[in-house]
Amino acid sequence: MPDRIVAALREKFEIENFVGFDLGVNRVPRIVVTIPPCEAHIYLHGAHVTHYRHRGQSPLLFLSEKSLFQNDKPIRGGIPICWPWFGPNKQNPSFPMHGFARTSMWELQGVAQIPTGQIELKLSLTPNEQSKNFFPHDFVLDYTITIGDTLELALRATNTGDQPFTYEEALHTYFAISDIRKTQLLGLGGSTYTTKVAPPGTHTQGPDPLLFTAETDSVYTNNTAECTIIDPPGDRTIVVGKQNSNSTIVWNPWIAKAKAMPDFSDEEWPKMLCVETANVWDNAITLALGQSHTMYQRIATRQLSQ
Ligand code: TA6
Repeated sequence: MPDRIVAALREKFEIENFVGFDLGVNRVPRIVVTIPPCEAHIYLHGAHVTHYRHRGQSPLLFLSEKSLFQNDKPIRGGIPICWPWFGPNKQNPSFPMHGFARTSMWELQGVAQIPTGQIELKLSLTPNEQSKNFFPHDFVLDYTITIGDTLELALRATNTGDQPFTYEEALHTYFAISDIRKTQLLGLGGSTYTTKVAPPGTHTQGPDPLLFTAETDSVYTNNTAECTIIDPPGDRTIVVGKQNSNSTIVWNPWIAKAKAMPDFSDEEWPKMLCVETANVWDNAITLALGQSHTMYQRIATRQLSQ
């Protein structure tokens, strides 16, 4: 079956030398984009960007060596799409963590090289019997991934039903860094955040830069700031821009939580930092009938010593 899916995708969407299709980890259908000087991998499972790299550099996205690639499991790393809720479902904790979008099979709607030379992929997700058990609304999710010198993501939700609905969303991006203990994060200085690390509470962050010395799981609401990750050992910065996003989440599991995750190696925690573009908690979005909302994340990098 996966072979037939890949063959059909090739037939319909392949762009020789730029966009190909193969069976990725665990024979899960994968889109392979090569647009010099960059490359990217995207799985139809969760419309999940798992890899993005500039030639001659190490990948910008972290992907756990123990990530699972199974239908009912999220991929650990890259850019999981959290939708239509963030964290545990508030009505029913037995529902999937972070919603069902990241464990759904998305449909590829379009592949194009646009006038800027970038490669643009369009994927979509609509309800199925299973999702309706979790979220009894009619919707269309459209996800546009634009790959070039930057990586740009646009997640659009449209209410196609006959009643308003409210949702949360997050592009839960795992950035690859050299060592969290030597990494700095700029952009959130002076902001209010709620920590989910015990004892939970709401605080005001000190002035930039944010340094990391322990488990960090912070939700910044009513915050539209662009963030910059500074990775001195990696000699690079990663700029995380956003639009139509009023929440940012910053997460590193540190030692104990890393050990508790079966799809994450004990030694991987220094190598990743999540800076998530989101609309969660008070920033959840309500769509009237026929209304749409699009959230954007833009990832750019440059050499630090330039
Ligand atoms: O975004 C941070 C967070 O909500 C953490 O609390 C942690 O649960 C993380 O997401 C990963 O969640 P996952 O369900 O992917 O293991």
